[in-house]
Amino acid sequence: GGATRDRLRIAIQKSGRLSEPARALLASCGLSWRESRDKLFCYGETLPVDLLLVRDDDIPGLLADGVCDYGIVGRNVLDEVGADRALRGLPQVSKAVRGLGFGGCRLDIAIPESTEWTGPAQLQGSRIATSYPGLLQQWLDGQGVQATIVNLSGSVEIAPRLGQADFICDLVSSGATLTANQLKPAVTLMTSEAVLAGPITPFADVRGELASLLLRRLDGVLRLRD
Ligand code: PRT
Ligand code: ZN
Repeated sequence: GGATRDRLRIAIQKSGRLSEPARALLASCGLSWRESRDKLFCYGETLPVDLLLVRDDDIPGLLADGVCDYGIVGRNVLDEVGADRALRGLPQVSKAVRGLGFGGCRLDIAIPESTEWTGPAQLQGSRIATSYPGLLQQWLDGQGVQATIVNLSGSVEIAPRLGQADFICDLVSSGATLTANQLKPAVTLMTSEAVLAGPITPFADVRGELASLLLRRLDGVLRLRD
């Protein structure tokens, strides 16, 4: 990636928990857009800052490939890609530049309600279902625990009832989904929120000045929200 451009491109979630708050935050930084007919690309009018509307899971890859300069994504999604790269010995390509104060949740290991939690050693030899295999593997390694990770892209919380796994590792906010599936939180691997993800190395063209303008405005807005 890294082609020279004279406009900044920010990837945000097209539809989901982070899309409205992300657009609202960027709008309060003084940005406005003209939407394309397919609503996948929003052309910046007040500043040369465009939006790309995508699946949240695609944002780290768009940053890595240099297709987008920044992205608004859950720290959980960004760090999962980072954990996967680290486990495969690959260098990091993007980082969280700012925490944005919305989309808060935790990545928890949850266990059946009827099971008593005695600590990480209890996970030894078990099967744990998750959509976050990289973060889970890193955490298990740190605990010195060996377990089988069952990688599921969705419906993780029903895996124990289906006999697919003993435990799960999933995002939790209110905890209602765990309760509905007769599970309870046991241990938190990370807390998450939406972050502005950006490049590790600075821009070599006019995007550098646009980026510092955007970050200055963003810091002003975030300070007012505190
Ligand atoms: O379509 P696309 O792939 O873009 O969207 P998505 O369905 O993958 O993502 P989306 O919109 O569900 O979530 C986007 C981001 O919101 C996540 O990556 C998190 O950073 C953040 N977030 C905050 C959450 C939650 N809270 C949350 N509660 N993401 C998912 N959940 C799930 C949780 O796992 C549970 O299954 O919502 C369910 C309800 O949670 P409880 O605990 O309130 O019952
Ligand atoms: Zn997604």
